[in-house]
Amino acid sequence: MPLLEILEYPDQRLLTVAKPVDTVDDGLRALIDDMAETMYAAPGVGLAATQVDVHIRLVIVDVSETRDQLQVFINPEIVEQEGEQACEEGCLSVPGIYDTVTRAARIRVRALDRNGAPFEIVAEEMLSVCLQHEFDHLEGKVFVDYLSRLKQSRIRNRIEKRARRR
Ligand code: GNR
Ligand code: NI
Repeated sequence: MPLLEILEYPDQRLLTVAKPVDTVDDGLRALIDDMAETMYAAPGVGLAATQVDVHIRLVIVDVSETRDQLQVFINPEIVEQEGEQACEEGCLSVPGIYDTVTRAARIRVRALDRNGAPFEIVAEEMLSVCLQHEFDHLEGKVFVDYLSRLKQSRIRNRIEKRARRR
């Protein structure tokens, strides 16, 4: 199966707000499989459909060390959150840029799995960080949006310089 192309900041398509999935069918499962292959190849710990230019509410993550614990979240909702944690984040759509973002420490998430069945999980630590990062993509948001204006303009400059060298 082909690897999907990952959109890179500041691509305007990353600003798109994703639409809810209305049917979980084989076509959607084929997209999930292609996204998983793309995420593992990158390599990344998560991928939102937004990043591959498909604007539906679908996210995959795998925070396991063994890279064999894929988790699929369709139409995810954070139904509870508490506490705060700061984590150094990166993003496949903002390659080579890392900075600290403060998010909720513990979240309860409701979503559909790859068979369309509803489930709920409580996430902490890396899974919590990663899910919040992915859910932001569905809202057209990337982690650099949390940084100061100065840091954002430095990041834009670095990306422009890099693009000129290519
Ligand atoms: O691979 C990724 N690593 C990561 C590290 C810290 C916080 C969030 C992430 S998600 C990122 C993959 C990605 O860009 N998903 O949207
Ligand atoms: Ni990302």
